[in-house]
Amino acid sequence: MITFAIICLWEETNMKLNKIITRGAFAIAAASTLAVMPVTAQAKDWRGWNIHVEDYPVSHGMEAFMEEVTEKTGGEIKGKVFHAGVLGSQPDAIEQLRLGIMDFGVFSLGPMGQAVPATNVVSLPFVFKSVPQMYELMDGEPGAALGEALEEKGIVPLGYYDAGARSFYNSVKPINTPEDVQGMKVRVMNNDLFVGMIESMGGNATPMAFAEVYQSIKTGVVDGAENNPPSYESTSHFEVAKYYSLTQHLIIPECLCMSKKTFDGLTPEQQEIVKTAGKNSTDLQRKLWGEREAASMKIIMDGGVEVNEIADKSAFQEAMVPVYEKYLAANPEMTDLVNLFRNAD
Ligand code: BDP
Repeated sequence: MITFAIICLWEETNMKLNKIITRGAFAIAAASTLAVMPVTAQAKDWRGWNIHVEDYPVSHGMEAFMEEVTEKTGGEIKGKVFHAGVLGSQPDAIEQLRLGIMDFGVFSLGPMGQAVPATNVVSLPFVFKSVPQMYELMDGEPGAALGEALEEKGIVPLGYYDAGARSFYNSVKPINTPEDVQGMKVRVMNNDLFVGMIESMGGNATPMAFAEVYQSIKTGVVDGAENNPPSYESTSHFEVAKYYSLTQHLIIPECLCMSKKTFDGLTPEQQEIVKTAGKNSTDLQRKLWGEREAASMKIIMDGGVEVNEIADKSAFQEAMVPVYEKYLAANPEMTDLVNLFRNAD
């Protein structure tokens, strides 16, 4: 944490210094050349938030996005992607994005649900039937409805990245039935829905930042967590939680998002460039995701993890019924949206 704080402080100080130097240079340049030369607009300098390590499909997608925007705007827009969560936690970064302090980022719609409640629909367990169906729905009308909800909260979605399906892992035993979760201490992402999900199987849920999970499993603060293969592998969680049970209970897309404040400050031409770059980076990320999932599974298996498939997931689906009931009772206005996703073919 201290290292993170120092890095953040260093970045802030650097940015302030840069601004002072740039402003000073501009003032001198303007004073001496105003009569002879047109003053060129100052290049925009974006900050991009990313929770993942540099070598990760999300990270490559974000870098490609920034590169394309810089190239196609002829350098009018520049920026830097800050990987590994050095710019702070996901919930904080979402708030900063809304305020325009952060310009863009890739966010899981899981934690997004606390800021933009409509996106909770995709955090309901088993709401998508498969990853291909998730693509289809997110790229179609249901995804557009979520897009409007995001915009109302100051966030412009540029594309939905793939984050596969999340499954449970722990250091105690394989999970084959919902009863196996009874009494287990399971870390979840920051969203009340996930707490309800674990409790519906009789487990104890602990919402916790992504960065703290490794140590918490290692020291027994929690027994396990749940995630997709690339995150389970890239964080080394597989080294401390040797049972990976393929429940695939959550398929949560991730959003390449921009701050509406930043987006609204662009010219129409720049906005088009940004949208196209967003689409291209989404295509790239989805392609890279498939490759990384296979590579991660291999690393996990080679690392001695006991992986168990769950061919019939109906017991888990039934255990999740109370999650839907509780959610819809508390948020009746979400019924149509939930049905739009849940009843899709
Ligand atoms: C990963 C998501 C990331 C989440 C993380 C988590 O890509 O956005 O923060 O899971 O579990 O799969 O916190």
